[in-house]
Parts: sequence; structure tokens; C-alpha cells
Amino acid sequence: ADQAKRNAAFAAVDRHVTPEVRVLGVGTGSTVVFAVERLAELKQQGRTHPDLVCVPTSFQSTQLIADAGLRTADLNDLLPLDPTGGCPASIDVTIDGADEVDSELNVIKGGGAAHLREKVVAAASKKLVIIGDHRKDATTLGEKWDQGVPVEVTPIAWRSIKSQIERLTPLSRAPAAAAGPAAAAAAFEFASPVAVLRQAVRKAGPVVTDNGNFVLDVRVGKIFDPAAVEQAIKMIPGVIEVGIFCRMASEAWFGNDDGSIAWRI
Ligand code: DER
Repeated sequence: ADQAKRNAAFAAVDRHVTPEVRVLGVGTGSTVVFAVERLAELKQQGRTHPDLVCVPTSFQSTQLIADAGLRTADLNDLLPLDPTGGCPASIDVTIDGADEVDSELNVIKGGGAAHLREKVVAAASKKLVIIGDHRKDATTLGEKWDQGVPVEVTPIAWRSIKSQIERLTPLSRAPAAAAGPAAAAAAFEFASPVAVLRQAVRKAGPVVTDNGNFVLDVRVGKIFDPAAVEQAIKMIPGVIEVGIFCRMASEAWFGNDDGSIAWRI
């Protein structure tokens, strides 16, 4: 799987990190390690913008950028004071991993507990390019990734947030026109969600994110309406960010074990 991840990462970096790219968002996780490896090679070969800066999405991402001899940039220093208002996309392209991608390029992220800063950086990017191996390539979210939707929450209220999430019903959604009014379909598979506080492996107690928060992994089975699930969870007071990125990715590159690469837009 590592070679498959590496193939996808190298192909995506070669395609998107051209000498015109001055601001690059760098995601988090094991696949991004290969992307930064290729980025460092391109820089060595003089094939990157002379003033290239990288916007990190975690402490890991910051370390990768610095270890590759690249410059980091703070998102707050990048957003021009745009007189027309709004939040101009000040990052040319962001390359990031994912836990799962569905047929409409909706993405589950947060396996590495980095989805808060990843979503902020993705939202400030002109393009979000997802890289991974074939295990991430799905039709419906929840089909392959069975760890649940990562949800960053404030530690002071994690128990009440957990119970509120577990009381969510399958969020009937507007039925497909042809199905008629009676066919309000469920937005997710399970009869009710199960929210599990993510425990650390090499630290006693729960995982604490780079932002000082906890992560609940919310198992709902297959997700038929990612936007409805994201919004319902996000509305709960104390929820900080939900690891569902709806229609934010512009393309995805998946490495296969036979060395081939599947590319989806
Ligand atoms: O935490 C994250 O969102 C990471 O991007 C993660 O989902 C992907 O990690 P991987 O590249 O190690 O599979």
C-alpha cells in the first residue's frame, strides 16, 4: 500500500505543483509524507516557484515542510484584506490525504485527528487535491472506512455531545423526486449513531488534537447524505469540526497495488 500511496502522491504533485504555484497547502497523514518527498525533489531540481511557501495543517505537516527545507506560511498572513469582502482563496492548491472518498468526491477526513485545520486550509484553497491508495476509493462514504466520522469536540462537553449525537435519528432527507413524498430516505445506515471517544495509543487517556480538543469517532454505517450528517452534527453546541468534507475536493488520485493510478474529478 505504501508504494501505491507514493505513486499517487508523486503523480498529483507532478501535475499540480508547477512553478506558478506560490502558496501550497500541505495536508496531514502518511500519504502526504510521500507528497512532501516529491515536493523536495522538485525544489532541488529548481522546478518550483522561487518564493514557494507551504501552509501546514498540523504539527506533523509543519515538521514535514521544515524537514524538507521548505518555508511555512501562516494562513492569517496570507489572506489579503479583500476590499470586496469574502474570504478569497489565497492558497493556490492544497494536497491532502483522506480516509474515504465517495463517487461525488465527498470525503471523510480526520483519521489523523487533523481535520479542523485541514478543512480551514482546504476552504482557503482554489483547489483541493486528494491523494491515497485504492482503499480510500469508494462509492458511498462508510462503505470501506469503518472507523466512523471523526468529530473534534471541546473536552468540557464531550459526554453531552456524545449523547446528543447518539440521539440523532437517520435524518430523513428530501426524497428523490421520482420516489414520491412517502419515500423520505435515511441519510445514514444505522438506526442510531454510536460515538466513541478516541483513545491515544502512546499516551494515557484520550487523543488530544493539535488544538487541544478531543475526537469522537461517530459510527453511522453508510452515509447516503453527507451534507445532512455533517450539518446535524456540526449544529450540536461544543462540536468544533466534522470530518466530512462535502464537495470541497476538486479531484482525487488513488494508487493501486499493480502500480496503476486511478484519477477522479
Ligand atoms: O487526518 C486526516 O485527515 C488525514 O488526512 C488522514 O485522513 C489520511 O491519512 P493517511 O494518508 O495516513 O491515510
